[in-house]
Amino acid sequence: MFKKQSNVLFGGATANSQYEGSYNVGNKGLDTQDLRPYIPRDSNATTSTRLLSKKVVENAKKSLETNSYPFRNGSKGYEFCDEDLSLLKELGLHVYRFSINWARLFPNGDDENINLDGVKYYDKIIKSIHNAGIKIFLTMNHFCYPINFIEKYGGWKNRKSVDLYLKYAKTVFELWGEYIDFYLPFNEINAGYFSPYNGVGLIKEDDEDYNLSDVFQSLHHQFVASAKVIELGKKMVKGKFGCMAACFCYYPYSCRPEDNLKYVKDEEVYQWFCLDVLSRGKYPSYMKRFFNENNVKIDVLDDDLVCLENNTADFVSFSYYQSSVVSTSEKELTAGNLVVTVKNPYLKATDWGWQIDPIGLRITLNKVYDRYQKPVFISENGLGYKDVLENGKIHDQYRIDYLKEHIEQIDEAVKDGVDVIGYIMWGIIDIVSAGSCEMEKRYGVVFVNGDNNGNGDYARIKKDSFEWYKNLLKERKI
Ligand code: BGP
Repeated sequence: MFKKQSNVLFGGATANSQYEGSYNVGNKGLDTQDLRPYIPRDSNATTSTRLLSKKVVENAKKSLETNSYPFRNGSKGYEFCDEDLSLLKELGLHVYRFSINWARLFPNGDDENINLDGVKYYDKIIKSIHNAGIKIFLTMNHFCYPINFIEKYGGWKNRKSVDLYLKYAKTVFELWGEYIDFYLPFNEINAGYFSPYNGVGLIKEDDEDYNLSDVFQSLHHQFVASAKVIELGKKMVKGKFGCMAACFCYYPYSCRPEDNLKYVKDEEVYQWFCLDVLSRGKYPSYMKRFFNENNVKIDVLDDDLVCLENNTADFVSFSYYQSSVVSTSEKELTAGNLVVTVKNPYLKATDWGWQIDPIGLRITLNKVYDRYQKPVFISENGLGYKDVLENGKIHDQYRIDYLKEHIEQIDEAVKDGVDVIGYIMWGIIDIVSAGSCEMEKRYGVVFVNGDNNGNGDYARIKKDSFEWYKNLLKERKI
């Protein structure tokens, strides 16, 4: 399927809602990310900025205020498109991962006709990147749905979502199939469990928790949509199709059997489940017990199971930022991507509490490859940091060290026999953070001069890491 490559493609990523801004330009429809407010980081920020309730959604829809809703500005990628494309080419990326906003092509999600302003915008990006000899890794959906799709249909809880999504996917194949090398139907599909608003478009009742049957029914419809997108795509385009989960690299806190049992079980449900369905083509048996014990009831058609079995992913990808710890007893906690986890006494953490663990990337690569025996793509890795602009410079040696240490572990994993086909650095140009809506949580090798409240000229400034990554890309060119 893949020519055995001794090297790995290196690249960088953005995501439409975190990057583009111009939320009401070019006839784009209002989308779920446009409604997420910025709330200064505190213990409740995650809930109110990520698990949006009806009240928060209604208030946001009434507000034309841009700066209180960071994704309405993103990092102004739409406005700075030409400059950013030049920077990506100057870097010499082997592969550029980005996402298309469904609401720019079909503003309401169910429109009869496509929005030509949206086509024009993505056409420019895709052809410019392709013609520069940079491979394209397209995230077909990255936590972002037309709000009409949520309000009129109920988001992914409604089986109708599969047909609507397939129509969008078919249009993408027709318009750009000849330019795209890698397709990812859904970003971090397991995020639907941790962040149902972002992942599966479920608006939380104001004073109730999410209903788990709704969450897993929505995930099931996304599984079916992903398989149908692959089935259709194989007939229409030449690119490879992947699946993706956020990987957490769990460690048991001790050698106590109870800690290890919890480690095995947490890893199954929160990390392997979605990848098992999309890469192996069927529901794993361990989920039956989880569904029974959590009173989860979902409708699964026989045709769904046939489609899943016949249309599995060509490659498996994952995001990796930090490792996690599992304990059955009370321990000090810390934050991580999508999850809160037990603090690991052996690791340093970022300002956001994410535990920095390069060896965890090698462990994850080995486990993912052993489990699926398919080519493995690291579709996200990077360091979120509050970079400071000093006399027009950003000295981010800490980011160079983070990236260097993680890339060294990729080389070790390749020596371990893992078929690694790509590494994509997250947030190649500073973007708004998905978890906490912060512009000042920066990942890029390019600084964007904006702050959490939308102030600044959003000028692009190369960080020290820009030259470092540019040299690595040159050295490792395949
Ligand atoms: C993942 C998302 C990315 C990115 C990343 C970093 O869940 O796929 O969109 O945002 O998390 O998280 P954050 O932006 O919250 O720092």
